[in-house]
Amino acid sequence: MYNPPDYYQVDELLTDEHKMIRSSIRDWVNRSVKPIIDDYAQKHEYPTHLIKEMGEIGAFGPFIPEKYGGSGLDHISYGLIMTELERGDSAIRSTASVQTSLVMYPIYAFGSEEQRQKYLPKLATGEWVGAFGLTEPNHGSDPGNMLTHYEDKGDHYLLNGAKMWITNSPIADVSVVWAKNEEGKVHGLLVEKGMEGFTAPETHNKWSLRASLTGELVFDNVKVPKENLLPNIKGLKGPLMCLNSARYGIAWGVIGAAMDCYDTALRYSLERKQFNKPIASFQLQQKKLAEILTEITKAQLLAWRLGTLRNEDRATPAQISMAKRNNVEMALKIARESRQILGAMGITGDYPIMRHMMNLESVITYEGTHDIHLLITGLDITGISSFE
Ligand code: TGC
Ligand code: FAD
Repeated sequence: MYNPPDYYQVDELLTDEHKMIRSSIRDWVNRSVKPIIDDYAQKHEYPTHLIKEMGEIGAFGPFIPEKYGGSGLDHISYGLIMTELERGDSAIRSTASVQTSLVMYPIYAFGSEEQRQKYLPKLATGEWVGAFGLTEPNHGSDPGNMLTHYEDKGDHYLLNGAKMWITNSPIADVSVVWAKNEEGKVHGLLVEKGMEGFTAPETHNKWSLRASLTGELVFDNVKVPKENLLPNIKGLKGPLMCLNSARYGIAWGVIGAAMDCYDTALRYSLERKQFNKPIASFQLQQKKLAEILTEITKAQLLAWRLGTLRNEDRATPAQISMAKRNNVEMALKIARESRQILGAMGITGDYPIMRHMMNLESVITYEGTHDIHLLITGLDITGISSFE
């Protein structure tokens, strides 16, 4: 029975509704994710059958209004959902992050009423899968230098270019693609599966996020209908606003991966005997466990406070960067330490730790690398941009 740590009684800061939502997602993860996920990760396959189930449990668009198929919940609820999903696997949380923050959010925040009606309900149920195309082969940390572009051809836009490292691109029904117009201004286009000249090949041989689909988006003279442009946003701040939401979710999500590692390591250390004693009785192992719990507790408080600020629309992008950076590094370090507590057993798929560790190597890179988030904090402190 999973027993998540709550050393500072953070639960007392949650409402009954928060706890109910968390418990229903936790049950689903125990039932549908935990029993199968190692197998899918070992086979390097994405459990596509979970997408519809995620729609059913309300994992897509929790903070999107109910009239568009969302649940109209607050941002703490969104965070708690992410924590539970990532306890299962970062790939499952990734699916929810992309669908919610990177696809439903921009369509809701920047789309026309017709676009909202057309896409959001289908994305909320998981009938349709979405992808978000910002990164390019030669432009990752600097999306402002993107090359993907479109021309106005009167009755349509003509889109050319390529995106890389795109979660769920090979199966996406709709992709939110960020591209420059003839004036060099970034806009969002909704590119649907099957449009002529559009392909989305899968990226193979990953050692990380093996239970997630990653691919490219390639545009070779794709005719995009004019009504597929997101009308209410212009400039790089469009995709960056989506990233604020996704990075916020990651700051919560990785706590779930860290808790799963801690829970596994604590149990193992109490059961495993060496020198005729449980390894938990050795000071060096106690040090590891004590430090892990301290770091999880700090991360929980950071995420919770960020959630209250976000609920009040006061969380700044720099505050979100700090939480994403801190919490992902925290989880990755905890995965490494927990893995050691299990000795050789820690490298097997019998335990979730190595899988979390490998996943977190992607999480520390995507949604802005660890370095980029530090530099965002540096800019916020000093007022001096290191990017210019
Ligand atoms: P810069 O000149 O600073 O900014 C351009 C415009 O954007 C505004 N802005 C923001 N707006 C909202 N939220 C933010 N976080 C913002 N940051 C900046 C800014 O005010 C400006 O607005 P305006 O009106 O003056 O034009 O831009 P820069 O080119 O210097 O770049 C800044 C930098 C490096 C911080 C940014 O480009 C960055 O964050 N780079 C990292 C890229 C990144 O995170 N990519 C993620 C791709 S998506 C992904 O990884 C999905 S993984 C999904 C999964 O599976 O979970
Ligand atoms: P680069 O930008 O080339 O960086 C390489 C190294 O240089 C990094 O260590 C970086 O920190 C460092 N660096 C770069 N600039 C600076 C600087 N100014 N100062 C100091 N150091 C610097 N993108 C999407 O658009 N949509 C997705 O759905 C998506 N899903 C992803 C899924 C996976 C599994 C992965 C691994 C990535 C995904 N990404 C996605 C891409 C991800 O956002 C990028 O990988 C990330 O932004 C970094 O870009 P890059 O890999 O090109 O690295």
